[in-house]
Amino acid sequence: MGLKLYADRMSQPSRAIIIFCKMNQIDFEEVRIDISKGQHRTPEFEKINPMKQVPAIVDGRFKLFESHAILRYLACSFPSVSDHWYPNDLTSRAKIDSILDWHHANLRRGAMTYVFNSALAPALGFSLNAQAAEEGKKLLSSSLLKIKSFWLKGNSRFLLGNAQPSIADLSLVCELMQLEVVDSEERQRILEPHQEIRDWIENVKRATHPHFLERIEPPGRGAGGPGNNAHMHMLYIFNRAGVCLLYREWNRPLRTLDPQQDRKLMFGLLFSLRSFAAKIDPTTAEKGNLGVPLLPGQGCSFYSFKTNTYQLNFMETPSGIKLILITHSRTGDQRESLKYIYNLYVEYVVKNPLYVPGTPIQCDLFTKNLDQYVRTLI
Ligand SMILES: N[C@@H](CCC(=O)N[C@@H](CS)C(=O)NCC(=O)O)C(=O)O
Repeated sequence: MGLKLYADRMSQPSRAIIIFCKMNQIDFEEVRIDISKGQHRTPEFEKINPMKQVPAIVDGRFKLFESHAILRYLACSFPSVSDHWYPNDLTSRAKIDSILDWHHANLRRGAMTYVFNSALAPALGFSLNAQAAEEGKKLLSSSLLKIKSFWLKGNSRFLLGNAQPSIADLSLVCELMQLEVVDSEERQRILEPHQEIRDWIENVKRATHPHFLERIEPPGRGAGGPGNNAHMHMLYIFNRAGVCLLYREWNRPLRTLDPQQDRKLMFGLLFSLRSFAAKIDPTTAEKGNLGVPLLPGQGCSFYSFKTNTYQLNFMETPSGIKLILITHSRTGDQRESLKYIYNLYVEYVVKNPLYVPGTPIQCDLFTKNLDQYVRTLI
């Protein structure tokens, strides 16, 4: 049995291992563990990594977790790996280890705390936390300053004044790529004072071209492939009283109805479909009368239907908020995307003290994040 890598490309240490294997012609099978779907917590994966985290590898009968340990193991066991990644020379090696050990409690902790609490949390079912994000940002910024003044002294191309990258360069730069998910102006503000860091990131990207994995994949996207919103048409959000709180479109080739009529038809269609779908449910005797509104969660529901030209994806929350995402007929299951959008709605609309419940959503931060997310969907 060859090398198996259990990874999620949203995870920075997972990406470091994938890039490393590709750079060094190490054959491996990538097994996708989708963190946003909780696949790292399944009993099968727990047998691979009892810590329930990615990345992890299985090489024959040997199992290993912790990305730095994996990088060292791969560097030492595959003869195709060039020496500069993890040199044979003991003191050079020890210096690299010292950066890797420092990384976990400093750069990684700072970047992760900041990115999670300022952007990623809703996708994983948590709330954003401005105070934690601020603390993370402070640690991130002080770590950048240390990297610049200790290991990139004299504006060297790679850490420790090396002319070629080591596994430390790879691990740290992959971590910094996580900043791609935060607001671009904010990211610029963080990196702006550190020209040496920006040059170093570019050097690592160039040295690992074409295998560098820059793109972060929020839930809803398959592995690989460029972001593309041509398949996303429209989004409606209705409250339980049928008020359209939001209508947004990205790629709507034809506009045949007037907007008010369009929204009324959409709400009527959902109302009828919900009612009909529950009425013909062969698994339950509790049926209510047609035309009598079903309470959220009452009766069975549908989550999508397809015509030959589009797909309607539907989600209703226990509080009666209805989200409808219209996509191209060839898009896959969008339930995770709808959950993600709902979490954005909670974070940026419901928790916004200026928002008056039941009124149309006029919140720039919400629409900006929504558009950014939709751009990543395929
Ligand atoms: N120190 C570990 C960190 C692994 C880690 O934090 N993995 C994250 C993804 S980046 C994970 O699996 N998170 C899921 C969880 O902890 O529940 C390593 O370098 O491999």
